[in-house]
Amino acid sequence: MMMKNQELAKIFSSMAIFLKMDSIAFRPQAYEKAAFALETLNQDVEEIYQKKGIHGLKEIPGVGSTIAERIEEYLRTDKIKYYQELKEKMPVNLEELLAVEGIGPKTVKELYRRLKIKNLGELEKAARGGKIRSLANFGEKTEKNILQSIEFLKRGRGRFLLGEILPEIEEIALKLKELKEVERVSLAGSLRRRQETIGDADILVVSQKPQPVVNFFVTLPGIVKIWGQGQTKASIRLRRGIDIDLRIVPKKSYGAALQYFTGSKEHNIMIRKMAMEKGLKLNEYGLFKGPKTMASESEEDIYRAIGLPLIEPELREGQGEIEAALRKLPGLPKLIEYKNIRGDLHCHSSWDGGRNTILEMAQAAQQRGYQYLGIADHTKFLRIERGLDERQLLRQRKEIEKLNAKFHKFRILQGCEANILNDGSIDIKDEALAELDFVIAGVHSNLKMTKEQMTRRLIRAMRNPHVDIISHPTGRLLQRRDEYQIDLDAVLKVAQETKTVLEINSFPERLDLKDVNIRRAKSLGIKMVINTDSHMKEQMRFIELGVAQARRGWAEKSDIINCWPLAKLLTFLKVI
Ligand code: DGT
Ligand code: CA
Ligand code: CA
Repeated sequence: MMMKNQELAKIFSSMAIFLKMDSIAFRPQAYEKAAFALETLNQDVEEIYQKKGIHGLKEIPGVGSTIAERIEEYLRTDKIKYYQELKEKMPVNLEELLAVEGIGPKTVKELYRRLKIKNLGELEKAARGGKIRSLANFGEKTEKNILQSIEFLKRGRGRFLLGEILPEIEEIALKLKELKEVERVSLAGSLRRRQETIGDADILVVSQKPQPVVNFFVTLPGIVKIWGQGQTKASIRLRRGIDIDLRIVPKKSYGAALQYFTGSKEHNIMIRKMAMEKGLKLNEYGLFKGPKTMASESEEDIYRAIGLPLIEPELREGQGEIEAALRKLPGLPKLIEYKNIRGDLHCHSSWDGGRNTILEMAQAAQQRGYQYLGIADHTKFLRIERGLDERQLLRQRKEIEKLNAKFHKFRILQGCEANILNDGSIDIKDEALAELDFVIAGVHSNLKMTKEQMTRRLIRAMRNPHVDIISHPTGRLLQRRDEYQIDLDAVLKVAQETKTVLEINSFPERLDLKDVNIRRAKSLGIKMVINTDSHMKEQMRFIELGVAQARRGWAEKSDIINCWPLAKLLTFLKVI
């Protein structure tokens, strides 16, 4: 299981941080590099050392002779003296403290030296006691931010962003699927419901021979702990800290098990109650009437036998989906599907410092089967993001026109992601906005206004006739930052009136609008757009996270403007 690789990687990255505290040049990078090398190494470092000694260690890319000696020391004595010394000098819980937004290695050192703060608990106590503000360079505002961030950490402890872990778990599901003993694999739990954060991953497998599947599962690479393993289930922890529960069931109870383990708990309680009222009993093995099995093999059969249509996993939150399923009108929504997306209207290019050129982004969009791509680079107020001014936008337009002339059945639309300034005005002149195919406006500065000010700011921006879309409308960052203070009802009302489109930003930590707000917007007939906000072409895959959030918000294809064909979109945006 290559335990030593992981242990060493962790030690080296801590050492890098200790060294950074002392502003030692170069050395931290060497340890960081070694940590990364060990974390991704696909051979057991212990085995390398046994076979080839210290020379073998030096052959690992990213490992120099000093590091090789430290590895050797660890493998032989189970400790590294230099690391012990560094820890003794600064006996703090790095992982905990560095997770607080705004706290880096230097701050950790300062807090320890001045206030003897060693862990999150002590940090919180000091901040609550007003001790932080009295330190030089800190102040009352920092103290308040630290407390806010601690609150966030406490709330989100142990949960992971969907976008962070979905690819990794899907890969594991795929590996399981390739086993000859495995007939079917499905994600279950919050992962299948595509909740924005995940406590643990649940995987369900259909097999007649569960033992080899369990054996394979508990020896997957990257496992740091096995919580338990039985004949038909196992539970493990992966390197990044996420746990996976695996359950193996026979084909005949697949539907019942999937329904049960998909949850949510609230949804299941209601479903079970409905079953009971019909004189039926529902559990993870099936739906029963006395000794007789009424349904068990497919979810659809189970829902049908209870008198319901199949309810999509993203809706199973006990938020009115069962009531809707029982109604004739309006009934359950016909949810937007992953394949309905025809383009992405919020991508950044190398013009504002993004990784890829407009052409590269366009090619990536075409590879995804899109009909159009909206380039929406930052504008001038955001100097760090190399925001474009009016003249640059004009020059960019020429480049886009040139590219468009070469495409067949594909079009780049030129937009921008302009900044909504404090008073709600836009940082680009109206004449220049009028030249663009569409305009996104977003708040990127001064996020901590009062509710009244922030509401007024957004409303004024929406009243600008050139503004088509508001990006990440509530400004939240999952597990890091709350929404801005805004009167969302007032904002939604003006969006409805001005026909302003609200973005569903697909970035893993944004997912903004979030599900409940999507539902509110939809109920007012407000149109939305699912964008990725990609700063490099690889991020375009985040679109599935945005679609997931839209589905959780009960959105249909018709609610989402980038599900529309190009001609309809252009008419809507008033592009001739
Ligand atoms: P998570 O892991 O916190 O992100 O959320 P879930 O929903 O994945 O919860 P988890 O992993 O504890 O359990 C997976 C599913 O199994 C859950 O959604 C419903 C089902 N389940 C687990 N425990 C119970 C229970 O005590 N009662 C009922 N009805 N269902 C349960
Ligand atoms: Ca779970
Ligand atoms: Ca679980």
